[in-house]
Amino acid sequence: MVKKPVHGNISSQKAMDLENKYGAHNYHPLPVVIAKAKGPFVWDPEGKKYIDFLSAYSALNQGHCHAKIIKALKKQADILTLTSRAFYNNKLGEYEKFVTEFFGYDKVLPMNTGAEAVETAIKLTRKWGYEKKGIDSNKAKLVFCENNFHGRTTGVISASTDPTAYKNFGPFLPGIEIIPYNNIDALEKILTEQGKEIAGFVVEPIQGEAGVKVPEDGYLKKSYELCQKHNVLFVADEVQTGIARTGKLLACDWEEVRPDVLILGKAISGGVLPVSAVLADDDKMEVFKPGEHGSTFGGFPLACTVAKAALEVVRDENLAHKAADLGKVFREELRNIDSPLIKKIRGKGLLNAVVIDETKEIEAWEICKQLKHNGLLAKQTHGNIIRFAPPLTITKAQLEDGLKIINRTFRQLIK
Ligand code: IF1
Repeated sequence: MVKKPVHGNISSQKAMDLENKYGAHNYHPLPVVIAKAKGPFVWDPEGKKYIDFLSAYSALNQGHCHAKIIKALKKQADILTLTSRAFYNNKLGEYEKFVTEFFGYDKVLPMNTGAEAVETAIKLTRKWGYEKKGIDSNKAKLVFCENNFHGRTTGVISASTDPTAYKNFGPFLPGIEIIPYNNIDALEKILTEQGKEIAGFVVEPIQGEAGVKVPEDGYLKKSYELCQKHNVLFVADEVQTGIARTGKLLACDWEEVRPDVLILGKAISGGVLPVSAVLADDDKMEVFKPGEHGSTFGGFPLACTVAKAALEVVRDENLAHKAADLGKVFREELRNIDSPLIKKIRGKGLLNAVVIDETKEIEAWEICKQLKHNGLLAKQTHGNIIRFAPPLTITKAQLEDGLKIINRTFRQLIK
């Protein structure tokens, strides 16, 4: 007799079988099925509870199904969801005022996914390069960093240095220069040599996918100053590091850098529906004229309502301070685990990662499976790095419970 699932109507095995049979195999998920979620917790169909230490790669900073955000979603869903931009509506302007004041910019261009926002920033920066900086037509260059991750669209992967991200997807966008991350000399060199044709420098304040690579103090500030010196736009991709994740509203805030172009996504909508945004002042954003860019769902009324509620949660629950305080506790207690498996711990706020000592011949994947068995969900990146990023709404007690599971897991794997 097959046991009826506790949550939903299909078992974990059935859910995985269906995905494998009918879905493209463009992911290799950890073998866990989530059927229900609330705050930092998720449950599988059989009712097993886990604490979520991935937060959908920092899209769930406000925790799963935050009451205020879901309430806003449900209310608006019954009134007006989508108008397209062919007409005005009564939600977009109000949201645009809120979000530009929230982050301190003149204008916002609303999009849906992070990659679309990065593509938007690429188009904005190039157009600014031609029309404001005077770069010769079709000669504009953009500088990106090695090991970047800015999304999966063809334009964005043109800047990728990871073969898994770009192999057999070419030909690629021209006019892209790559320099080492966290290397001011490399940025100064390319700006000195090619600055006249460079429209922008696109950078993650912390490289998430690369394994939570935190640059040295001053890197962002010096990069910004070099860009100003060479009349190059400093474009910050805060899709993953933004929205309070690193202990400040924006990771750039740690160095008091105000990006010329700010890219946001993920937690701007609290993990409820895809919302992204590009913010800039008038002298940049005005290069976009009617009909030159947009998207059917960009800034749709339902998204505006959800994003406004999600950002109010960040503000009202002081999530940046929480991330800063709990991040310190987390890294400190990770260090106390003192496992031979742990080679390095790094991060900022509640965006952290553990580098596993590969000589110990225990895969990060295996560690994540054991963590799952013990009731904590995390995912490895680039083989031997495990990212730990719980929702910022996690309590200290819940964080301690997560640390107990991490500690127990590492001890189980190597005595
Ligand atoms: C997946 C990675 C993280 C991002 C930055 C833009 C985007 C992302 C800095 C694009 C998206 C997501 C994509 C997601 C997993 C996750 C991820 F592992 F893929 F690289 F976080 F590190 N800029 N990152 O981190 O935003 O279009 O996805 O909304 O499964 O691909 P998106």
